[in-house]
Amino acid sequence: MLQVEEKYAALADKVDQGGRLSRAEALALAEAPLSLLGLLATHAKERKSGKRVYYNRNFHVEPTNVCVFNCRFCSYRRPADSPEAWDYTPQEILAQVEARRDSGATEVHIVGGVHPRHDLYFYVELIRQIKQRMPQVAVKAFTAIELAYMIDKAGLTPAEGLQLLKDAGMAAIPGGGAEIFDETIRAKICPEKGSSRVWLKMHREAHRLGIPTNATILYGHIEGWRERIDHLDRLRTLQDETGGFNAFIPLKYRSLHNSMADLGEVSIVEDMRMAAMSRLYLDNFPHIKAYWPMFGRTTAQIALTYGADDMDGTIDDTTRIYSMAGAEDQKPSMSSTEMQQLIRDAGFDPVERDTFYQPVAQRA
Ligand code: V47
Repeated sequence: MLQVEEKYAALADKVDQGGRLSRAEALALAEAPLSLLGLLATHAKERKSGKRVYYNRNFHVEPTNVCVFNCRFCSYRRPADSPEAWDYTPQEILAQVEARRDSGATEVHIVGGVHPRHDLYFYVELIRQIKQRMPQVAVKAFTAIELAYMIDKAGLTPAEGLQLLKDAGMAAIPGGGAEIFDETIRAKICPEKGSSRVWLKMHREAHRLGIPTNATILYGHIEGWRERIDHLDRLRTLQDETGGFNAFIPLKYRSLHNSMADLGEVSIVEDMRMAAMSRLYLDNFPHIKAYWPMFGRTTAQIALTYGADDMDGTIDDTTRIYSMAGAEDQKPSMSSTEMQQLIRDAGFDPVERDTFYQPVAQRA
């Protein structure tokens, strides 16, 4: 058996029996040997999902990379007059959707820049049109920051705006825009962006209306473990209150072509530490996602032995957020068969899920 260093023995025992970590305990545990974190996180993962690792068949719609905000870590945004800016018309977006009508996808993930002109009603109509063409897909759409901007501009309360979107067919909300909740660090990396308070409020409202959501953290830049644990703690508290989160996605800062590029990137060892600490601290989150377009395939596979139980989806080369920031896969796309093989090779049982983590019956 693994020899556990004296100073981590009591903590390891507590977590392994399902005890809840305090902030101070988490700060101490974050420095433990990686092998110990891997074992503890694997045990915690197996208590939640056994040997299962989930994935879905999905694609993204990214309507625009024009954005009213200018986050320092973003490699994706372009000014409206740049030759590299895009701003698809509804017809162009619907053609992208129609091209995937028979793909077997069960989810479309819509995310993009916060465009100064597109308003709430533009997006309500877009969702309605997408659902008309692909009634079988669940629309997982818009970060809390995009939502706050469009709903605010329409003069509605968050509950009113979210209800309109839900009635049009928005079934879930992705986890983006959370970045880092610590106000001092947030002011340095994304000063114009909606606040942590706004992000948390939008997710709380969504949960009240029965809309499940995800959560993210952007780590590996100028934050430290104190801010990471603070971020996890704010999420754990909200989840205690609402129970509306499905998955947590630790997003590693990728450094190509953005104004924080001189920071470089943290190591894969640090990524595994972050995955494991996420699994251990967020004891009330059902799933931890290893988002392969951001990590790369092999690192995502390894993260499955550091607490992650979800690989996200097949993607079909429809997202540019990470390829533009320097990720390995410049055209992220995986077949179901490849995805299942990756999961099996890592020692787990692949399960195709829908947006709500219900298993999807395998077609022959
Ligand atoms: O909020 C932007 C991040 C997020 C960079 O909910 C960057 O299932 C690293 O939230 N390096 C958007 N990260 C993507 C997102 C997401 C992705 C996959 C699944 C889900 C889900 C949500 O991407 C942004 C920001 O935190 N991001 N630029 C960068 N250079």
